[in-house]
Amino acid sequence: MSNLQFLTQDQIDQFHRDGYLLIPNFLSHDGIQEMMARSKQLLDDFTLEGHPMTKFTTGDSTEDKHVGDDYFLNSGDKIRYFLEEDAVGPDGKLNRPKVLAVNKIGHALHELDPTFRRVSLQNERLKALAKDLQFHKDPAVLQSMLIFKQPEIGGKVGEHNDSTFLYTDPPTALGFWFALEDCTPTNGALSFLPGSHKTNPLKSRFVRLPQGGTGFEPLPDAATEETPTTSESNKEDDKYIQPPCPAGTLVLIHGSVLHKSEKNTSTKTRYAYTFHMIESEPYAQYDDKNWLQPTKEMPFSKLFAVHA
Ligand SMILES: O=C(O)CCC(=O)C(=O)O
Repeated sequence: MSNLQFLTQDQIDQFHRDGYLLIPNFLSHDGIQEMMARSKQLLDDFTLEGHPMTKFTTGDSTEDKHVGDDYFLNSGDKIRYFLEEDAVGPDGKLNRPKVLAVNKIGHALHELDPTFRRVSLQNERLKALAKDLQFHKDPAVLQSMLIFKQPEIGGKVGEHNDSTFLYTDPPTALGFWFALEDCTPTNGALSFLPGSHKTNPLKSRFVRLPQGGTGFEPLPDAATEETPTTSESNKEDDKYIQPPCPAGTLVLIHGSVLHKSEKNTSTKTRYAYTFHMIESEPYAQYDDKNWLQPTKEMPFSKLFAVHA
């Protein structure tokens, strides 16, 4: 007899086959309303006073650099605001209202904000799901973000996998991504390269550079579940799938699956909340070159502990 409490075996098989899984209606209508209201409150609370005007850039070309200033590097245990590139004019000032200028808020909402703590650490349904999935023996939660994809400027997130950014040995990152609004082809819905977690080795990792800032360091050994026979042809855009993703959907994202989202060209926002889990020691080692580091005051919280 099955001991599953939340997922079906079909869902678990689908996750392992494709490297992602959508769970529609994971959030209730009231849950979505609460998270949307809190997101808007956080944007209203944002003040530019003392803000270094840090923009969120993903650096997917050689000219563009990934964000890596101190405001970003020290945000792992704080609630900080990162701006859209196109929201800052040549004069260095915002060219639109602040609530329409923030790309994301991160990276300790799951620890510090009561609404997002409830969804992330105090969520019995989520714990049941994680137990069913058995992706980790002792999952730890880190790196929460509200991603807004602002109307007409919400920047694209280029093809990547999450274990590049939250590197453990062996790779164990797992993303939990919650749609707070309907995602559409024009407002920047997520798309995935199904099965790429098995065929595409992690090629590099995102590190704090010794001289300051961040960069990508090549990985000597490619870690995959299967032999990478088709990785190059897999990268063709036409093999990407953009699954329908209405508000309330939870998307599970394997740390090695390639995924991306396009620029928001619509007049509507696309709010999403996301956080990640990794395996804890001794089952995996979290790397001290990673951009996000636990602190003495805020170590990574274990999902299965009791959280007040
Ligand atoms: O929300 C998005 O558009 C991108 C999110 C993503 O790629 C991630 O969380 O890894």
